[in-house]
Amino acid sequence: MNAPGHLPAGFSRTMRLREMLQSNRLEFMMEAHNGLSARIVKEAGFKAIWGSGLAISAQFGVRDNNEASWTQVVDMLEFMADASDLPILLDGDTGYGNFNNVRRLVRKLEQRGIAGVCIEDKQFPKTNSFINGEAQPLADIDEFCGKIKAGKDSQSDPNFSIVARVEALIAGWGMEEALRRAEAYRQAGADAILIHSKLSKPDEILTFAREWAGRGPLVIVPTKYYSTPTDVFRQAGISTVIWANHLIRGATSAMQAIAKEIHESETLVNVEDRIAAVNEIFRLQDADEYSAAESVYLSASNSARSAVVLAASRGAGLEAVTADRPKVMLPIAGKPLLRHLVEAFKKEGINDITVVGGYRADAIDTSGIRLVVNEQHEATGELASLACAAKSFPGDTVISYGDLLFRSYILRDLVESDSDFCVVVDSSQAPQAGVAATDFAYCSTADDRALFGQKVWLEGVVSAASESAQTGTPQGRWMGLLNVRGDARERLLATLAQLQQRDDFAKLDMAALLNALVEAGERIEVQYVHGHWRGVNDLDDFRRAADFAHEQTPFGSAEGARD
Ligand code: SPV
Ligand code: MG
Repeated sequence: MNAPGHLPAGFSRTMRLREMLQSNRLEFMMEAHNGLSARIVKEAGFKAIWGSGLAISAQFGVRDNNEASWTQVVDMLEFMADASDLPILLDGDTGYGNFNNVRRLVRKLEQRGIAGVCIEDKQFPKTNSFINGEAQPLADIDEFCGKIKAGKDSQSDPNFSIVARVEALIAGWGMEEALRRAEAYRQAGADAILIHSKLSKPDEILTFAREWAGRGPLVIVPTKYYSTPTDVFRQAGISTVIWANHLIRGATSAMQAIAKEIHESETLVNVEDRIAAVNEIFRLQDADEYSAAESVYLSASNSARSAVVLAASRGAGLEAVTADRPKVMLPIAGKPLLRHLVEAFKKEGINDITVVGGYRADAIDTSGIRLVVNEQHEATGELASLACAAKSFPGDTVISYGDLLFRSYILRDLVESDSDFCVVVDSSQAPQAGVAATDFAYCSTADDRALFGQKVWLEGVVSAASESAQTGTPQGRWMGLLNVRGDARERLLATLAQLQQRDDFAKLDMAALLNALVEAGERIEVQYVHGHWRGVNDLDDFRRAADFAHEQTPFGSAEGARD
C-alpha cells in the first residue's frame, strides 16, 4: 500500500518525481547505473532512481569527465527505464554543452521516459566534484540560468523536472554565492535546487537550508557527511536525499573479492553459496515472462521442439555389457548410443531434450540434455518414466526409445507431419514364430510402398506387455518414435493421467499409451519406413549397430573411419 500522499505507480513517472520533490516528507533516491541495478533499486522499495554520472561512467570503465558521450548515457538510461518503472532523475552534469544541448537533452530524455534531469553550474567537460573541487571553474550565473530556461521551454510534459545543482560550496565560493545562485536558478524555473557539499559534517548544508527558508525543494547528496543522522535532514526541511553511488561501490567490493578468491583458489566452490544464484539473475531479467510470451506468440511450427528419450532400462539381454551403465550409454561406433540419438535430434533443430534415466542414471552423459530420473525404474515401465518427464515438453515433442539408431530422413519426415500424433512403422518387420511380439503395429492400410500422399492410421500396437484389440497379421513394427504436436500434448497427458489410475500402471508401456489414444478416438498417423533403423535389444543388435552407425557417418569424417 502507498503511504498517504504517495502517488501510486499508475501515475506517470514525471508526476511521481515532481510529487516527491514537492512533498513535505523526506524522500530518498538510490543510484542505479544499468538495467540490473535499476531493477534492484525498485525491488528494494525505493520510489525513484538517481542516474548517477559517476556510477554510469564507472560501469563503462571511464572517468566522470564526460568521457562517455551523452548519447551513450541516454542509451543506458533507456535500459534502466525499461528494467524499472520508477522515475529516473538523470545526473546530467553540465547539460553536455550550452543551452542548445540542454534543449536537445530534455527532448531526448522525455522520449525515453526519463522523469527529470539535474544540471550543475560548472563548465563542460566537468570533473567529479570530489576531485579537486575548489579548482573547478563555475558557470556564469546568467549563462546557467539560460540553460535552465531553455530546458524548461523545451519540455513537452509539464511535469518533467529540472533540478539545478549549486556547486559554489564545493568550489569554495562561500555561502552567500551559493544562496545567490540558488535563488537565480529558482527564478529561472528550476523545480528544485541540489545543494552539494564535500564536508564530512552537514554544517554548510544545514546553514544553507536555514537561509533558504523553504523557497523551493532542496535536494542533497550526503556522500561525504554520511554519518549524519537522517532525522537531521528531515528537521532541516530537506526534500530529497540522494544515495549517490552506493550500488556501484557495493558491486565493486563484491566483484573484487570474488575475482580475487576465484583467481587464488582456482575453484568456484568457495564462492558459489555466497553469490546470487544463476536463477536469481534469470528472475531479475524476467526470464519467466519470456517463456510465457513464447507460448502465446510463437506459432507451434516455429516454437522450439523438444524430445523425451526413455532411457531408464539396463537392457534385458544386455546384462553382460551393462554392469556399469544403462543401455543408452553403450558405445556404438565410438560414442554412446544416446549421443547418436541426441545428435540426430539436434540436426533436426530439436535442442530441448529430456532423457529419463533410471538404471545407472549417474552414468548418463548429460551434455546437451536435461536428465530426469525415474527413481522407481526397477519396479515400473515406460509410462512411469514418461510421466517423470510430463512437465518437460512444452510444445511439439518427439517421444523416443533411447536405443534407436536411424537414418536422418526418418526423424525429419516424422517432425514434418501435420497430424497431432504420428508414429513410424517399419513395414519390413513381421512377427516371427516363437519370438515374443514386440511393438507390432496394426494400421489402416498395409504398406505397398506406393502409398505416397495417402494417410495411414494406427489401429493398435501389440507388445510383450500390452494387448491390442486387433487380430490378424500386423502391418509392421512400431519403431519407438512418436511425434506429438502442439495442443495434442494436453490430450496425451490426459490419457497418461487416466492410465495412471490403473492398478497395473507400473507395468504399462508405450504400446498401452498408443492403444489408449486410439481408443479415445485420437487419429495417429503412420509413416512407413522399410528398414533404415536399428534398435539395440540384445547382444546381437549391439554388435551389428556399429556397422549401421558407421554407414550414417559422413564421408571423410574421422569418426567415419573404420579401424
Ligand atoms: C554523481 O553521482 O555522479 C554525482 C554526485 O554527481 S557526486 O558524485 O557526489 O558529485
Ligand atoms: Mg555526477
